Amino acid sequence: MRDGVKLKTFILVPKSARNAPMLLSRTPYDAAEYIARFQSPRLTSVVPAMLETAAAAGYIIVVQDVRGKHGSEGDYVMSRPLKGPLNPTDVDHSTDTYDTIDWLVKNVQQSNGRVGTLGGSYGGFTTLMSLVHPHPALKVAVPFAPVADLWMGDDWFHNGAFRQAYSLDYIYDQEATRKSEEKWSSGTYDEYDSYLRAGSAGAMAASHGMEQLGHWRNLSQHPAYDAYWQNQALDKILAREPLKVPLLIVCGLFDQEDIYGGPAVFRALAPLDPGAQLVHLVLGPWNHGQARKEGRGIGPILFEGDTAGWFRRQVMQPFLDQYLKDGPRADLPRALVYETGVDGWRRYDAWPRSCGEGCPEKSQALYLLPDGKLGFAAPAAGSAPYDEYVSDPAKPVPYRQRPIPQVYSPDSTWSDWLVDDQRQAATRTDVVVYETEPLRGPLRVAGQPFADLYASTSGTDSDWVVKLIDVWPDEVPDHPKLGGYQQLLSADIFRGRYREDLAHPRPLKSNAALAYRIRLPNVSHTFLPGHRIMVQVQSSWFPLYDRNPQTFVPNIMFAKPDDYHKATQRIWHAAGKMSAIELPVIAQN
Ligand code: PG9
Repeated sequence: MRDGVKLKTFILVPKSARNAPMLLSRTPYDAAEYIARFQSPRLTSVVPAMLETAAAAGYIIVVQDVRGKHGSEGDYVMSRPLKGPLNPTDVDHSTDTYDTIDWLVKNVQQSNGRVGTLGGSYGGFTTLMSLVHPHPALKVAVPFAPVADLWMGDDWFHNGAFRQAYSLDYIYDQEATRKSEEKWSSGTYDEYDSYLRAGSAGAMAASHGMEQLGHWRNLSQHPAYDAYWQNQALDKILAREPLKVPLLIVCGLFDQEDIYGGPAVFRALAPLDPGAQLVHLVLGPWNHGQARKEGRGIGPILFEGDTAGWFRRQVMQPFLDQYLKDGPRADLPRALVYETGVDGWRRYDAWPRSCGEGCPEKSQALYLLPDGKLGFAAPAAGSAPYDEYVSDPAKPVPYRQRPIPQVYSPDSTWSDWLVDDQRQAATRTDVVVYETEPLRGPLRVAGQPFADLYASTSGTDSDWVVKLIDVWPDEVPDHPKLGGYQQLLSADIFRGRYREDLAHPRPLKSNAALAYRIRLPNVSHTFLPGHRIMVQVQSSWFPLYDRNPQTFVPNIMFAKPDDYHKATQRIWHAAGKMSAIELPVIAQN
């Protein structure tokens, strides 16, 4: 690299390679392991499944440890910001990618001088970083499940609520040692217990000595969406760059880690490419890792065959070949989106297809009504104005059925949780539930839902969790276990203190019905006849998200035991305060 640091780089050259394109992946997860999927003399068997089609097509595969991890020299900085105010050095992922590509095109004799970048999650982030001042030999990029904004809705926070029981252990494993040899353990099988006993995220971090880790120090000093996070948001950074490199953004509709980043980058860049020549989006029925592996289903919910293998063979490889090998033009629409419920792929010339404003179709308000009803007609005048529940931080709502093992432990089914059955929450007294009648015909949604909530709390701070759910019929003969299953479809959390300003938290006015507009993850789904639509609202999602003390404190991560208080919460459905889901219904195909 330009500062003399050497990065460990594996270059796998097929014996027959002449004028072959190169695909570069940069990872913090041990490049040596990355290219050891299977003990085999065959290139297609050793590379990760994500690279199999490229290896089969004769590509040169290049995999590199990022600076400071595993075999690479230099210092590791978690999701290292671009050089500038947040990074006082002369190097970052953009320069390291540039220097690597420069070296490759000058030194790998069998190459045709063209390079693509590709990778998932953290590797999706490094792939996006390759687009900042790109090397001229970079001809295409495929970020899978990329991280773009760690505060807004990717790994660390969602709308200001901290994802403690995932972030702390990840940061600890990743940052404590170069080779990630030091593993997190809490000594308790059920994380619900360990985090409740710890009290706050800060107390849990301190019990593991995490004040020694730079990223935890940064993160815990920046709980709000201040300049630290705003200046690292890759959707904003890339929208300021000239668009030069064709880009295929690959995302899962049920990505439990980075559901925000890919769609956000697409939202920021698609307007810069009005002819849909350079920027494409694929939204598949996948959790965080499935687009890179096999994608037949998530938990008990099955899809049509191996959707991920199909995508890589039929969509991704032709796209790579077009730009790296002068292959035929890939037949790729602006957005290729899988529709769950009816199981099939849809081609769209715009995404979201339906939303509040500016989409081909207009969303419809689905009202939260008295008596637990949900419907497209606004509540009648004179009906009960609100529903009420008590949120008790001593008994937070589990985000999934307990026991909840640590996310990286062998028993964990963490990657399935975004399609979990919500019946375990529905019967709690601190969760309010709204439900339609069984649908008479199919109802298709495709786009960006929002929750428009009017909510009040007797406290001075509060979290609001809104979950959109597909309720299966009472009996499902071919899949008996899905009888009455409350399948999570799209959900998110909002930390109330950021209602007026994400950068400057303020106490909430107690007992005032305040308006919240909460962006929910993309949906592409048909609710089938006989199914019902359900919405659940609650004020904790524990232990994934740290508890809101419900009393305003300067930094929730360091709240003290005495700061946590019960609060009476109201969800309003009165005139002028009508809570609803802005549902991206598709009027016609
Ligand atoms: N979701 C993981 C991650 C990416 C970037 C920062 C922190 C965590 C990953 O799967 O790589």
